[in-house]
Amino acid sequence: MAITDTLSHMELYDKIRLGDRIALSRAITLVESRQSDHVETANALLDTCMRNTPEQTSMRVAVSGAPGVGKSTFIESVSSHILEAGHRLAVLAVDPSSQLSGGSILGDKTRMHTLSAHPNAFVRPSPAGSHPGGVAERTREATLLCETAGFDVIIVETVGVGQSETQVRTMVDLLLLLISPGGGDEVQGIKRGILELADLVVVNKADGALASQARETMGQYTHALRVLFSQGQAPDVLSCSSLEGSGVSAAWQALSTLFENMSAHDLADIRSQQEQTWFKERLRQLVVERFITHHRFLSEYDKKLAQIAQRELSVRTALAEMTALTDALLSGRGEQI
Ligand SMILES: Nc1nc2c(ncn2[C@@H]2O[C@H](COP(=O)(O)OP(=O)(O)OP(=O)(O)O)[C@@H](O)[C@H]2O)c(=O)[nH]1
Ligand SMILES: [Mg+2]
Repeated sequence: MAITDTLSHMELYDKIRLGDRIALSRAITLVESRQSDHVETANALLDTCMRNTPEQTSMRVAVSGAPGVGKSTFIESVSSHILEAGHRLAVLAVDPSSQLSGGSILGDKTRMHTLSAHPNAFVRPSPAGSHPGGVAERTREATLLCETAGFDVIIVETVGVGQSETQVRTMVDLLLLLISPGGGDEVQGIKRGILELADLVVVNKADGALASQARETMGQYTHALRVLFSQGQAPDVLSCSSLEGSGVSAAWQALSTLFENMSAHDLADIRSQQEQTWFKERLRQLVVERFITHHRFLSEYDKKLAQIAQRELSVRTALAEMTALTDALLSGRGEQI
């Protein structure tokens, strides 16, 4: 697909501003593209959005949890409450595992189709073909584009099994962790670290035969969180059935209250910190990549590794010599030493 056809970034921006969903989809595809002319337009578009989209008008929430816990079903179910309240809802996915299936959020599952057909909703599967870090970065940019299009609730669905959690935490205001009834943390593949990032914990599938187990799990998590957050306020633990809809409205209420309690000042502060952290981390990666792929640096690097392995050189000396080479490369004398 010709992503921009003849559209300039300003024309695309104007269409997005008016809530044109096709333009929004195209813009997200544009920022995912690595083609150089696309990158240029994407940069200009994101800058324009950044300057003109008012801050703090949206609520950004991550819905996280182990594979199969019911994240998509929960989002579909909670979306009816969000839309009824008059919000415009965008759902984005950060799902490293879906790189294989090409985006499981829509893939074989039909649930989100109902939601994506709603005039006030927008559903976007995770971008295919890039590494997880890249997916997170693109999702961050997609959030800004959705906000420009007037979506005021952004939900990011993410599998709670690893690095994507810490990344996703830095692009949202609140993180809701879904848990299945029964089983310990290890069984659900949920790491302690992820629990620490949660603002609200909800035990899903509290229905039928699983209802009593769900109550037990709630108790266990309430206790575990109290221990974990002994110094501060532990997140609430609720339960719901995304399939039957019970408890889902209460979960949305709890999220809304948490959001309302964040003052505008706090929110602006948090978001600004998040942007700066993103910049610092990415810059560090980019600078390292630049050096690591430089032929002079690379050959010296390999040589040093071999020398360290042979015990010919201490790590200290190797580091000093690499630092000297780095300085030389930076000052344009790299080929002479
Ligand atoms: N009984 C019951 N089943 C549920 C509930 N919510 C989801 N499920 C079922 O759990 C399975 C997984 O649901 P999904 O919504 O696809 O879960 P997910 O967490 O999005 O899965 P991934 O995106 O693959 O990680 C489906 O078969 C759902 O029907 C619930 O509240 N109760
Ligand atoms: Mg899902």
